[in-house]
Amino acid sequence: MLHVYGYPNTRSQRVVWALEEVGATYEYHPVNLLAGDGRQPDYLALNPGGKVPTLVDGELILSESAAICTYLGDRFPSSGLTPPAGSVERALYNQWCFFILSELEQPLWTITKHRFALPEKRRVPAIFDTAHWEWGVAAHVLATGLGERTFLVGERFTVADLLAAHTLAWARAFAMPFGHATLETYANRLLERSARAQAIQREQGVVPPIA
Ligand SMILES: N[C@@H](CCC(=O)N[C@@H](CS)C(=O)NCC(=O)O)C(=O)O
Repeated sequence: MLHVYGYPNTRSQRVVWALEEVGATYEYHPVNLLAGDGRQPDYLALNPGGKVPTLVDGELILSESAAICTYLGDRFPSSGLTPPAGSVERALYNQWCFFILSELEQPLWTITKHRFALPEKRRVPAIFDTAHWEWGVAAHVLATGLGERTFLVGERFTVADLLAAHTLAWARAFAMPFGHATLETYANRLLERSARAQAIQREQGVVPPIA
């Protein structure tokens, strides 16, 4: 049995979405971040950063949303969520996943941290202007790489698309412009997938979401 630790409206949605895509049987454990569950010793033993998501699969304890989703794709190969190791597609898949985590997501995370996630005295509102600019640059790179294609890698939906779509939804929640109609179409199509709707329901059914 797979165990996922998460909280609604956070990056754990990526993992629950991937679990729904692969059709895995799993148990969802809410970590109520607002109530301080992430700082409890039991949870810190699983995730020393006190963050969600965490996946437990037997002896394996895994953190980092992209690493977990990639693990799930590899563990359920018939899902096609990850291209085979050593293939050209896998190289491109890695490129996009690393880009999404290190470039596309970072301006959003900067804004999140300096709006509310950091302790008040650590927040630097002057960073917002630069973060908005960086978002525009990264969104342009994503749009250029995607072109007129349906998916980032090859002809099928992979975890790279899942991560990109989750990040684009995050940007929408912050009213960050995509700057490219193709990205709007891409996001709309991916965010309508039934596995994502199931993931949201699964998470929101357990604890109230972060506003
Ligand atoms: N790079 C990590 C980031 C995880 C992360 O920052 N999660 C946030 C929620 S989206 C969290 O748990 N924050 C609680 C905290 O920092 O105390 C990933 O992608 O899994």
